[in-house]
Amino acid sequence: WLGGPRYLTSWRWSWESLTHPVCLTFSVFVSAGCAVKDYGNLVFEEVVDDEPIGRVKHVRAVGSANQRLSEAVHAVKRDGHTSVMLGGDHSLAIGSIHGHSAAVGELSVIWVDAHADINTPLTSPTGNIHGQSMSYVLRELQSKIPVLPNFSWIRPCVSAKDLVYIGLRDVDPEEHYILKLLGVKVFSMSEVDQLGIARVMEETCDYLFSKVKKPIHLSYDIDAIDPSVTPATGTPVVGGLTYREGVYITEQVCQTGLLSAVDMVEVNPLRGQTEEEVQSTVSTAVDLLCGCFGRLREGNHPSDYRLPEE
Ligand code: 4U7
Ligand code: MN
Ligand code: MN
Ligand code: MN
Repeated sequence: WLGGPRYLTSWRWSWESLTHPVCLTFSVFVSAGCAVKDYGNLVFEEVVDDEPIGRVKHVRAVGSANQRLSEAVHAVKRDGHTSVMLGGDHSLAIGSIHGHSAAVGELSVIWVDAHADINTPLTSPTGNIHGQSMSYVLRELQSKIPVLPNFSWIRPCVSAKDLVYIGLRDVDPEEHYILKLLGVKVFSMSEVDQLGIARVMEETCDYLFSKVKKPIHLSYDIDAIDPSVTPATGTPVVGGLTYREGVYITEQVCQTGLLSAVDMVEVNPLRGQTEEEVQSTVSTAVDLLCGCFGRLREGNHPSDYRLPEE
């Protein structure tokens, strides 16, 4: 399930385009006073004879989908917008990060997820590319990535020191080794418990902005949030972020003024058991996106607002 990614970033949208429930985002953003531009869906054709390579599944399809996505995100950034990519599975972060970096250069990546998605094609226990995304874009892992069809366009563009994970609680041994080897900054659910989400966000910002302030790529996997809140996703893991912790992350990232691209991924209405499960997952994804674009729980008002006088 790659799903069709969608980009939002000014106006002009039609209700016919609301094919995915997350596209509620359009109406919510517009009513919040945001300028929204819908860049439309990317439709991916089936790739025939896409036989696994080693254990890795759907290599050609995922490779070419991400190449198109990279170009699409590059175009959104060239137009000067903040990119919003609605997935679709987390393999789409490959193209999203790649296109973002092609347009703006060096990035900080904040990866909010139950999983690290840093398996290489050779360590992956499942062969699922959405569990490998970071390995394709990290400079430090390039010598470990085998040649794969439709992946040759990828230029590694992120340094391990510019990556922070939040919410991890299901990390494969090989991934754990890689994280330690590269010295990646990780705030697992243990650190969230220990420090509280406020300290985690403070330390995330201190760590990322200690030298130069780079544009932020926020890659938000909805399975970072506890499955009691966001069950309609492919790989739910118990013990996740609360709704409040999830929203707090987005408010703080917005506050930095550096947010340049967001992925909201692994929202999969087909995985919901009931309409309530789907609703809760989708509305949480929308609330997280609103947090990214300035909605505050204390309330908001237009800067030119004046009290009515008689
Ligand atoms: B997601 C896994 F083995 N690590 O590699 C893998 F546990 O984008 C899970 O974060 C990956 O949802 C989950 O397949 C990918 C597995
Ligand atoms: Mn993920
Ligand atoms: Mn995940
Ligand atoms: Mn998942």
